[in-house]
Amino acid sequence: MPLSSHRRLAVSATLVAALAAGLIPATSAFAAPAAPVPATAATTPAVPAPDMDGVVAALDSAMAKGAPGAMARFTGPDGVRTRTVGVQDRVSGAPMTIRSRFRIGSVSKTFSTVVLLQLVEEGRLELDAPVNRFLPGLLPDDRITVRHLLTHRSGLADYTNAMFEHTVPGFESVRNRVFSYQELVDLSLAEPRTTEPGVSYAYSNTNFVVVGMLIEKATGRPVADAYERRIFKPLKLRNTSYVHPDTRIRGTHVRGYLHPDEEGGALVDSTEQTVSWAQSAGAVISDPADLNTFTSALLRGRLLSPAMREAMTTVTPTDATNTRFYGLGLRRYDLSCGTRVYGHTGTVQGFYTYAFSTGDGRRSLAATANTSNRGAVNTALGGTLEAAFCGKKPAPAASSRSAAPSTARDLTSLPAERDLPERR
Ligand code: REY
Repeated sequence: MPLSSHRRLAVSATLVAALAAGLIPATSAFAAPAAPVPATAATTPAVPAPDMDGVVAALDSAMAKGAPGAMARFTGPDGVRTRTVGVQDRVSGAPMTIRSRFRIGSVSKTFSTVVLLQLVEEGRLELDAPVNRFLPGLLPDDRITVRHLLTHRSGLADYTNAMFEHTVPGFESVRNRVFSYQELVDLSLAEPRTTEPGVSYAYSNTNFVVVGMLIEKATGRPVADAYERRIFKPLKLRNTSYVHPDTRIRGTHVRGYLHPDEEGGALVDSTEQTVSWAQSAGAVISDPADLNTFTSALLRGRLLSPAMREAMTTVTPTDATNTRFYGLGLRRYDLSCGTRVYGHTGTVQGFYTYAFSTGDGRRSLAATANTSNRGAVNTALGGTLEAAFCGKKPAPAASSRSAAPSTARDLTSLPAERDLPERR
């Protein structure tokens, strides 16, 4: 169980004070332990520097697979590093720009979850209560709880599968539409449910449409107000917005280009759309710096009580690899070096996004590419995570003595605890 941020701060402050007073020799404070020892700040090794060449290689690979452009922003103990490749506008040829805004797709689910968990903290909703207690008669099964929605275990079918079976015609048919939440839920309920409540993980946008309804029911206001008041304003996320059903992305932004299903077909400029088909499941607009700030603040415990942060980061596997997990509106990926990162991925027509932080919130990566319906681009973009959080891969071992992969894994899986100021 991770320490709460308050406790971590206290531990670190004590350590810093002890170091300053000369009570602990500075050289021993961060020395790598020879044998397994408790994961305290005093024994934490330095975290690997991000491999920015590796990040660029991943961005270049995303372009080689079909993205007009891509970019990534990493922030960590040694400051901010950004990389951009390609163009954000294929017509003007404007280069990808790190302060440009874009559609973050399902990273919005993490924003919606933070709002919902704050409402739980305030006693206005309950995680293990039936959804129908708050929205009487909405769902056909009283056993579906709020937690089932947040963990994708409700069994409510994902209506977007049918909606976007044919990618470009599907997109064009909803691009300017304005749906009510109820209409989206009705689309889902017209399909068979995928599992019994709570039984298994099945990713579905419907869950986070219902989360939006719960937020609006509990607050009596549009979800836009809740995002603004509870997240965007307190964190000063000036390039983050929720403007549904406005179709534009205001300010300097990335243009998104959707790949058609037909091989070799022309890309479709999908920048302008209502995103009404997703709303609280995927309609937030942001930029890399704001995403870094958001995931970092979340993992540092600045948005939720320790109990709610703990609930959000308590995960179950989403597949058999034992490296991919889902908590409450939050993914966890266990990287090859043993580092665990928490955040979300996003796909909305024309945009792929990754926004992740380490468990202590001290290192964050946001990456985007301006295309979609091209899985190879998304996979390539995901390569930024390994490069950013695991650093340069060690040169092939000259002897078995220097390889020691399991030791390296143990050390890197300890929480990073260096209380150095982060520059933005
Ligand atoms: C919807 C289809 C993807 C995207 C989706 N996004 O559910 C949510 C998320 C908000 O998880 C579209 N794919 C594409 C197709 C496939 O149309 N036929 O790739 O742009 O982020």
